[in-house]
Amino acid sequence: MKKALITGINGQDGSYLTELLLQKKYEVHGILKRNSVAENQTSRLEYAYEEIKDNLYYADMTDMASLTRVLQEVQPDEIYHLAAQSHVRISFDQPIYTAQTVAIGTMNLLEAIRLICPKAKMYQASSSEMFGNNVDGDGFQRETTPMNPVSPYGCAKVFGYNLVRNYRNSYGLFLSNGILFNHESPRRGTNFVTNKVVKEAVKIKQGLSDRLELGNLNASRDWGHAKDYVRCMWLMLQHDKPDDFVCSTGVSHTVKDLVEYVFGKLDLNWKDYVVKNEKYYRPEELDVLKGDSSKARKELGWKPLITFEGMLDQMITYWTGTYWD
Ligand code: NAP
Ligand code: G4F
Repeated sequence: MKKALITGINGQDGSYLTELLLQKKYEVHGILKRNSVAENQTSRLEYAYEEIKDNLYYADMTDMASLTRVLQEVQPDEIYHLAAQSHVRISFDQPIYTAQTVAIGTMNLLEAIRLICPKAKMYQASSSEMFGNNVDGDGFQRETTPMNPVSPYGCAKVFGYNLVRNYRNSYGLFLSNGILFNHESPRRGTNFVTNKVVKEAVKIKQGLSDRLELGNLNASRDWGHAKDYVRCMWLMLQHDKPDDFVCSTGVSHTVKDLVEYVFGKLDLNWKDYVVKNEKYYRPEELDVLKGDSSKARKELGWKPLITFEGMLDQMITYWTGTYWD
């Protein structure tokens, strides 16, 4: 039985990955950041909780001693490093904490792996936010596109990405970067735009609200489903060598397209309810993300199975109260 350790196990991706690895008969362990409401620490893990409840450890990416203790105890075969302050807009409000968690946190983990379990394979949750506004001539971003981040979060992720490559080359460790484009689900935090739009539109439909405040409607993102993307993470660690892979659908929609689709599905005219609020703009905007994942498709045999529309339909069903997946 293989042992996996997941940092950020109770996040959106951590929860889907836990379920995938349990299906594949892994022994799954995970790191929890302490929360004063204990239920919040495991709220996304309800399907897996009974199987993993004895394998959860308090630790924090900013506290290397805690990471060292967990690695020593678990001695994992595979490590999925997902923990992060993952909200781009909030990284402008908390830049130092974001850098400590995302950049130095990754360094803490890499050092601990190098010293304690150098044979373990590690997946690094890198991000399309690292590209900033750089786009190749054909309109796509791919593994070779230069990185020019436009947020403290993006800058911190570039640090982690480069460190993973540096430790791989310097010490021969099995470390892979997944450069994942936006991925969503009913479990997405409700301050990210997809789940915010769906949740609020359903409230409007139910007569519980009469407006939705948003920022930049013209931004374009390549949105996939988290369930498809955690499968790609696992495939990266089953590959014969460590490497870096883009994971994306290759299709991009604007925030306005998203709003139109969700309100249309609920038989509402979005123009009657959506108002702009400057608060939700970023000091520097990232305009367009569209990823070319042909390397992952060719070398890992991966492809996304859930469409943008299918994902939003699932989220609408969840918020109307009939579905949890
Ligand atoms: P998420 O839902 O925000 O989950 C982040 C997880 O990290 C949570 O479990 C959180 O715990 C934990 N965490 C935060 N700060 C921590 C700290 N200092 N120490 C230990 N744990 C900490 O994010 P996600 O959507 O699952 O994304 C997973 C990873 O992929 C993140 O690294 C994100 O930056 C990256 N990524 C995400 C996307 C995407 O579109 N979803 C795309 C590219 C890359 P609490 O909930 O208790 O705070
Ligand atoms: O949903 P978002 O907050 O996601 P964003 O900033 O693209 O970041 C997500 O994807 C990254 C991968 O590219 C991850 F690395 C990162 O961890 C995170 O998961 O915003 C999407 C777009 C942005 O252009 C934003 O300006 O929606 C626009 N937007 C417009 N109104 C809004 C809002 N975003 C949020 N969160 N809230 C709004 O009211």
